[in-house]
Amino acid sequence: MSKKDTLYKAVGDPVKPFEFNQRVAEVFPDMIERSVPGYPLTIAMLGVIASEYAQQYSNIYDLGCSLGAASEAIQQGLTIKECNIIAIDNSQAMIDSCRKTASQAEQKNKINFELGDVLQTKIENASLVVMNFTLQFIPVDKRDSLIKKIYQGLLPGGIFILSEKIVFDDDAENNTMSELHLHMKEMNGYDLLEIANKRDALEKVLIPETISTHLQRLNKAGFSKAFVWLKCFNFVSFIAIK
Ligand code: GEK
Repeated sequence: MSKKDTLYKAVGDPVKPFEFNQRVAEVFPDMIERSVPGYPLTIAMLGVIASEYAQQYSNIYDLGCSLGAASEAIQQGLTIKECNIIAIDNSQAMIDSCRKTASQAEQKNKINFELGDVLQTKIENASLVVMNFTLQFIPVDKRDSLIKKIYQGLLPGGIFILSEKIVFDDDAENNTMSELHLHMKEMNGYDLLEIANKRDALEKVLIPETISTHLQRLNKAGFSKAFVWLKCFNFVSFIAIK
């Protein structure tokens, strides 16, 4: 069971920029479930997607794996055995925690947890690449080349799942979705001060883009088809097919 996230109840002034450190890793499952609308459904459906698209003798990548929830869903959903699941994160605390938990379970299609920067990681022989709420933390000027690298590392028929927080061009839509997100957090037990502190901490760290910016980037990288398969308020998941 994950510890309850109370990290932003009392913080210094000004609030420090958000980091994926040990304190965050300890509360991460609670934090992400109470903060990201649709997160449990996104994770659960990755198992379905993996079972449909994973190809034998291929690699599956989970880029920015945190505690490995996406990799675990993929591992459980796989109906073939000969896949190599590679889960990468550049947070030492996250990877240490993954390795501790994973060593307890003996599973088909082992997950290889790697400490590394997704900007430096080689992507090859991939039938499925998942980037679940991680591109938003990558500097905007590095995103095009990263998506292109993912496209190039995919096999024909391979797919890329990209989940992100988004913004909208339309002010009314933006305000409505942001309000609903904020209300969800309140209903999940965060108080207004905690929500405001976390927003300050994430301000220059998490940079969301619009749906059309993401789709244009996916098309420009070469994907033959790219569309939204899940959306909940201001969070969305895309499927892009090579
Ligand atoms: C999930 N996918 O549970 N290289 C590697 N990892 C990175 C980088 C980078 N350059 N930048 C950030 N990260 C997970 C949730 S969380 C999303 C992903 C969130 C890692 C960072 O350390 C963190 O673990 C993860 O990306 C983002 O499905 O907290 O909103």
